[in-house]
Amino acid sequence: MTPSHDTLLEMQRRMLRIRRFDERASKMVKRGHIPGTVHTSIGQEAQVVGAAMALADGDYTAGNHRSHGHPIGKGSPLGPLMAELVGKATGVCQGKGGSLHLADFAVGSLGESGIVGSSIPIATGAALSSKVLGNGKVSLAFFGDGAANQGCLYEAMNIAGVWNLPIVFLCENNQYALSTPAHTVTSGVIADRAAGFGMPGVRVEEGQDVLAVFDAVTEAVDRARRGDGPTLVEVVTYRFNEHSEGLRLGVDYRNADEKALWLEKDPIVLFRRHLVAEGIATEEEMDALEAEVLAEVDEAVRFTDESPFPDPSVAFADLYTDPTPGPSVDNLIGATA
Ligand SMILES: Cc1ncc(C[n+]2csc(CCOP(=O)(O)OP(=O)(O)O)c2C)c(N)n1
Repeated sequence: MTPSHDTLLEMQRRMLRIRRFDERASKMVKRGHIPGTVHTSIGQEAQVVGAAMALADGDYTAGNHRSHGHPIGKGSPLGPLMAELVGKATGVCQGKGGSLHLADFAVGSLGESGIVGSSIPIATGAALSSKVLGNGKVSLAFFGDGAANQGCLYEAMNIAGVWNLPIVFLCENNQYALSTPAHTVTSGVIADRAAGFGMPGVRVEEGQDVLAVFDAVTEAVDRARRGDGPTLVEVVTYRFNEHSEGLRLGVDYRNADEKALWLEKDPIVLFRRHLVAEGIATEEEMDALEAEVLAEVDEAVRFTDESPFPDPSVAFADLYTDPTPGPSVDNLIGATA
């Protein structure tokens, strides 16, 4: 299905939001305005937005340490996300999550975590809940090429296959796990591993092309929603910045020619060119969009600056959810006796 004119422009808007948000976060962490560190998705925006926009509003995502972009791709406003990075009470997690533990339930973002691979069982559990509740929601787990070598992916793919769960396993193959090149630790092709679990495996070579990612993930999401089960989608992409902002490893594990080649394939530049060439937008409209997004980021920072830090008394609030209403344990015991 060809996306509508508005959807195409929205794709560019969301890619720009991720880029400008992460650029600002990078500056803020280096100036000490954000505690800890941040991991940017700069360079990977086509993969993030193509996947996120293939989902419906109520669908679930689970992310990793590089996950500011995932809720932005699903449509989160920038202010509460930026406030979360700084630890302000107006943040999406009331300032208690920070950059590594963002969650925005309003857009189905179940959260991210620094534990590599942990998005996978979380999204699989969410897919199981959708199946049990019959609510038609699809889950998508974002994880890197490094995480693809964690055993939990194969446990999750196995059970998702057996139970026919509505899930998409989305490997963001940016070709490096920190400083480890994927080809030195990854045997074969990640997408091919799907065959072992009886599910389709798709490799998107043109991962800098938002439409290529959108098409592949849309097909996987449709399949999941129809009740036909899981898909593994591997997207080939590249991160332009260091693993995390300000990280200095002392060795350059990435070849300068390789980097230059990938910088040529900047997904935002490529898509802008496409939109103009196809007559979907003019250069002036594209400039105006860029200015709008920059203003949104400025506004998010202003909102953050003017927000208070949380009161220490809320530290232990929201740790547990209310028990799910359902049959009591006594009734269950009675039923089997
Ligand atoms: C279980 C676990 N093992 C190791 C680490 C240390 N670590 C943090 S990020 C990272 C690399 C992850 O690479 P990848 O999954 O490819 O994601 P990317 O950073 O490329 O997006 C590692 C090994 C961790 N945080 N958690």
